[in-house]
Amino acid sequence: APLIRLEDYRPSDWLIDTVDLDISLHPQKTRVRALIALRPNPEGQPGAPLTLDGDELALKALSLDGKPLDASAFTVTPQALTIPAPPPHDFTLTIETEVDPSANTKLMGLYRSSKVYCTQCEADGFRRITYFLDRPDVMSVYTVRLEAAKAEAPVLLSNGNLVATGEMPGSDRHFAVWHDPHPKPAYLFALVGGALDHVRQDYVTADGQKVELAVYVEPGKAGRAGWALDSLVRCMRWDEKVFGRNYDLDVFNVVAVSDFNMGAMENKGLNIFNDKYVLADPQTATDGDYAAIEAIIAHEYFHNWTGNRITCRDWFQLCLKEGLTVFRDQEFSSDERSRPVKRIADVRTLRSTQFSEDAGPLAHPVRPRAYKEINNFYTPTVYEKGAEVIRMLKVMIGDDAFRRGMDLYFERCDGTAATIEEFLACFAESSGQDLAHFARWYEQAGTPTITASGRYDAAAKRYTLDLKQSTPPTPGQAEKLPVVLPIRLGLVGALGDLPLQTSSNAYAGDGLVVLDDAALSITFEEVTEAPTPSLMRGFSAPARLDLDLPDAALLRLFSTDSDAFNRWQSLQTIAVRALVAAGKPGSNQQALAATAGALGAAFDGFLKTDALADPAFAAQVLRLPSPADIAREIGRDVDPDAVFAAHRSLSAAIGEALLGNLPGLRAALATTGPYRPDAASAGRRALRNELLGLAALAEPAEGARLCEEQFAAADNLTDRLAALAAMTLVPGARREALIDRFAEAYAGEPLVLDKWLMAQALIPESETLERVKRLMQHPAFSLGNPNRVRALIGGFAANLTQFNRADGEGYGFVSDIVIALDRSNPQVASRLLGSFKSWRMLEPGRRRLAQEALGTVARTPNLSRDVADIAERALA
Ligand code: HT7
Ligand code: ZN
Repeated sequence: APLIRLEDYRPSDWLIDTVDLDISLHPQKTRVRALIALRPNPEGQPGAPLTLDGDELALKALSLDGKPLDASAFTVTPQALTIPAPPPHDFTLTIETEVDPSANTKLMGLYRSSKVYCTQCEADGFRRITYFLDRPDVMSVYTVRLEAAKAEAPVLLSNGNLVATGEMPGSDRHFAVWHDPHPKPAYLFALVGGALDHVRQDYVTADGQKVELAVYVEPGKAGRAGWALDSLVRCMRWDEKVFGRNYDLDVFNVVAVSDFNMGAMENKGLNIFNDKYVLADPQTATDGDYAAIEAIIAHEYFHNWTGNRITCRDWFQLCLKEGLTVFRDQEFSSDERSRPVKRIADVRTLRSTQFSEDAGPLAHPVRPRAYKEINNFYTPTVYEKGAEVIRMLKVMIGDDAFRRGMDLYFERCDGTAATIEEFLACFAESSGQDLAHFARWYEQAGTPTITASGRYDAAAKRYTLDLKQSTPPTPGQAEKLPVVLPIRLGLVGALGDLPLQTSSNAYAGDGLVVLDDAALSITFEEVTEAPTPSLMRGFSAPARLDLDLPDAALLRLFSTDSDAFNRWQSLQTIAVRALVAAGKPGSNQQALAATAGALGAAFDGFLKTDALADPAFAAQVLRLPSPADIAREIGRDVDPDAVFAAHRSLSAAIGEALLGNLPGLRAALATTGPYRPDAASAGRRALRNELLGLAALAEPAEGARLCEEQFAAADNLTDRLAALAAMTLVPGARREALIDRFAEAYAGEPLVLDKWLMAQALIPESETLERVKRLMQHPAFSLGNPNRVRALIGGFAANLTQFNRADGEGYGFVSDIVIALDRSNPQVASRLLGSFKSWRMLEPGRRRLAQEALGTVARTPNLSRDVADIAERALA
C-alpha cells in the first residue's frame, strides 16, 4: 500500500457544495442515488480531472447535468470513478450504486447490525456507499431521502432536521427526508433504519433553541436508555457553561447498535453508539459502565463543536478533534465526579496504553507524518497523549488565556477544516506566548523521562533542584530534542507546603517550573527546613519521573502532600520500585517482603483513619500497579512469570496485613437502599471490592466464601462481577461453580456475558488458553461480533502471563485468530494484532516466538491493509 504523507497534502481540485441522497434500503440490494453539485476549487488546479473515491462499489448509472454520461467519458472500477475531462465549470453528477448491507462484515459503510441498517463512515467508509470526494476538507450540505419497508424499518433517521415523512402509495414502504444545513465532510454522514424503541426529552439551549433529544435502542431495551439520556442533558449544559457552546439543530439522536468497530461515532445530529456505551441498568451495567457511558456520550456530543463544526483538514490532523475532545470529556467527568480520582484513573490508562505504545515499534507522534492505513491511527497516542498536550497547554498559558484561545478558535475556524497550526495560533494570540517550541509535542514521538535530584543547604536555607530531560529513540526518530515540560511542584515540609521563592526564569509562579531545555537547575531561597520535593503534581506532563526519594520520604508525602495525585503516586512509586526489583529473574525477594510490610502498614493506617472520607480515592490507593505496568517499567528482557510472581506475593502480603481491618471496613462501606450509580456510592463499592480481591489472595478459602456471599446478596452487577473477578483468583471447584452460576443468571444478556468471558480470559493460569478455546464454542461467543472478540480474545491477549506463555502457544492462538478475522473484519483484526506491540521488551525466548507469530501473519497472502500495516511496523 502507498505511504500517504502530510507534506504531500494538496487542496482538492473539486468541491461538492450539496449532496442529495436518495437511498432505498433493502437487506441485500440497497439502491443509492447521489446527486452531487461539483465546483472547481479556486485553490485547486484548473482543468484537473475528477476522481471520486470508491470501495467495493458497483456503479449502476451515471449522468452529468441530468444526461446519461457516455461510457467513453469516464472510467470506473470498484475503487474509483474518473472523469478525465470534466466541464471546466460547475456541474452535477447523478451516481447510482447498489450495495449489500447484509454482506458488509467490515462494519464500514452501510451495514446491518441485528437487522438494523446503520452506517459508519469515519475515516473512509462513505466511499463504500457512493463514489465521492471522501476527504474531510470537502464539506457539503446534505439532503437525504430514506425509503424502506415499514415493517422492517419503521424508524428512519439521518443527519440534521426531519423535513418530511410519508407513505409510498400502493406499497409496504415509507420514506423520510432529512436536511442538515451545516456543511460537513462525508465521514460525518449517517443513516439508521430499523425497528427501534426510544426515550426522549425536550431541551432548551442556553441561547433559547428548542431541541428534541432521543436515544434509540433495540426493542424492549428502552428501560436501559435513561442514563445515556440523562448524561446527554448534563453534558450539554456543561458545554454551555464551561465552553460557551450551544447545540445547533432541532434534534439530537443517539442510536445504540450491537455490532460496532469502536466505541461510538459523532455523526452530525445522529450519534451512533456501540450499545455497550448506551445501555445501563443496575442489573446489567457496572459502575464502570455508568461512568464510561457518561464519558462517551459527552465525548461524542462535544465533537459537535470540536470535530464537526470545526473539522480536520486531513487525517494527519486527527488529534485536532480527538485529543481536544478527550480533554473536554475528561474535564466534564472531573466536574461531575471527583477530579483527583478521575485524574488518577486517566493517568493509569495513559501509562498502560500510551506509554506502552510509545515504548514499542508502533510509536508515532501525536500528529503522524505518514500512514498507510489511517484506521490504525485511532490510537492512545492520538487520543490520550493528544489530550495531555491540550492539558499542558492550559497549564502553560493559564485558565483565562486558554478559554480565550478556545473562544477564538471557535469563532475563527467555525465551518472550516482546520490544522493544528491554526489551532495553536489562537492560543499564541490569546496568551501572547510563542508556542513554536511547545508545538514539538505534536511532532516528536516517545515518552520523555525527567530526571530530578535535590540538594538542601541548611546554612544558606537553599534548596536546589537539578532537572534533566531525555526522550528515547522511536521508529524513524533516532535523535530527540527537548520538549516543553510544565512541572507543577511543591516543597513539602513538616507542616505542609513551604513558600516558593526563586529568581529563576524557569519559574512561572504558582508552583510551576517549565523545563524546556535538556537540563535546568533551579534554586529556591528561604527554605527553612529540609523539604521533600513533590514533583509533577496532578501529573502535569505525559512524562516519566525519575526521582530517587527514599521510601520514608514517599511515605511522608503520602500523609502530608497537599496534592492528591502525588499522595496516590507516592505509594505507587514504592510498589513499582519494589516490584521492578523483585520482578527481575533471580532477584532477592527479601526486599519485597520489607516493602510489603511498609506498604501494608501504610494502607492499614490509612484505611483506619481516612478511607471512609473518600472511598473512591482509597480504592485507587489500594490498587497496585498492574503486572503489565511493572513489565513496562522493567522495559527489557522481561520474564512475565517472574513479574507476576512478585506482584502476586506483594498483593497477598498486603492483603494479609489488612485482614484484621477487613470485615469491619467492608461492613462500614456497604451501601444501603437501592443501587445508585453516583460517584460517591460507586466509590464505596470500589473500595469494598478492592478489599474483596485482596482477601481472596490473602486467605483463599475465606475469600471464596465472601465472594459467594456477596454474589448471592448483591442487587447490582458491580458487586456480582467483583465477586466473580475476585473468585477467579482462587482456583478450584468453588470458582467453577460461581462461573456457572453467573452464566445462568445472565443468559440472554450478551453485554454481561462479555464480562464473564473476559474475567475467564484473564485468569493467570496455564489452563486458560484451553478454557478460552472452549469458550469460543459457547453460544455466548461469536467471531462476527466485535464486542465478543474484544472480550474473549482481547481479554486473553491482555493476560500478561498467558498471552506471553513461554511455549509461544498464546501468540500462535491470537495470530491465528487475527488471520481468520482479517477476512471478515480487518479493523478488529488489526487492533487485536496490536496486542503484540510490546513484544520487543520480552526475554529472548518469548521475543523469538512472538516474532515468529508476527512473521506468520505478515507472510499470509491477501492480508488487509490494516493488518499488513501493523504486522509490518511491529516487525520493522
Ligand atoms: N471519531 C470516532 C472514530 C470512530 C472510528 C474510526 C475508525 C473506524 C471506526 C470508527 N468508529 C468511530 C469515535 C470518536 O473518537 O469519537
Ligand atoms: Zn472522538
